[in-house]
Amino acid sequence: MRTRCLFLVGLLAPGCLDYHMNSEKELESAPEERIDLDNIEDGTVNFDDTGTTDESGDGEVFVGSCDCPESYTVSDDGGSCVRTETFPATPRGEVVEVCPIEPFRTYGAYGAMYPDGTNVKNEYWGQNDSDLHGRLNEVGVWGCEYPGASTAGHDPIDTWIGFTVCLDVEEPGDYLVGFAGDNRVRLSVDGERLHEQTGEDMHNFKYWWMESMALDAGNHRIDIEGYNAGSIAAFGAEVAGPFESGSLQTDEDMIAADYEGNIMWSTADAVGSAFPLGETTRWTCPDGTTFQGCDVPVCEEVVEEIPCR
Ligand SMILES: [Ca+2]
Repeated sequence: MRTRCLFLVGLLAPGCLDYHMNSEKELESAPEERIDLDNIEDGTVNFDDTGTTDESGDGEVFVGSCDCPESYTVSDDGGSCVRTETFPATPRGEVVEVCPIEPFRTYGAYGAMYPDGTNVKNEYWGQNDSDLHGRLNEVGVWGCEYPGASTAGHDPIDTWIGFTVCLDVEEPGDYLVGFAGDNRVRLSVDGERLHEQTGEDMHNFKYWWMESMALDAGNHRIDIEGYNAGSIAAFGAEVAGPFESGSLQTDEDMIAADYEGNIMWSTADAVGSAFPLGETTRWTCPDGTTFQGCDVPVCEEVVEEIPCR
């Protein structure tokens, strides 16, 4: 699995957070740099592969003991430095564009729900069913109402769609993930199901569900998916971190952590792109390249490989 962004853990790695803030700022200020879905099929889009280099600001990338010069990233096995190019993947199935939802008063009405049952209500997490508060209203997305629309519609229905969050972790660390879905939502870490809200229970979207993840150093894949059983739809998720390893053991630990100040990935970041993950979503890449479904559906090609320094 190749990754486009290096998430460096700990106090020595402010560059990763800088990258994310810059990335979000770029999306806000320069929407024309997003993938143009109309051009995906003919491969004419130039996707700006920010994220592969210069996380520390000095042009160098470190993962484990591998030190790579500017414009290179550490290979999957950590044994070499590679220079890659990316281009849009070719859809072979349904293309579901990502649009922001119209806020709905019951989304987030019950606030945050932590794994051991602690419930926190406030304006940030949501606190009632009369105001348009809460994380799902803030970052919720679904398939656009029609191609090029600015807001989400109801489709797709009765199928899972979602995102893959790819993390390159340098040191063991803890992460928070918050999520909710109308009607369902599920979360897997490295292929293992961590949490699923099934059925048609309104709790699935009235609570913002919280989990913690303890990740070892290395590459990790977090799949976060939503499912609409009918009518209006919403699916939201955020990943926050890194936090000190072992620091998120209890609900109280998780409540005390600065989630808001450490959000590193959000469903809202994907607005303007397409869902890379889904039961009816298929993407293909030419031979010799790798589908890279992290954040956006692109193909990645290693164009040069050199030893670590
Ligand atoms: Ca629904």
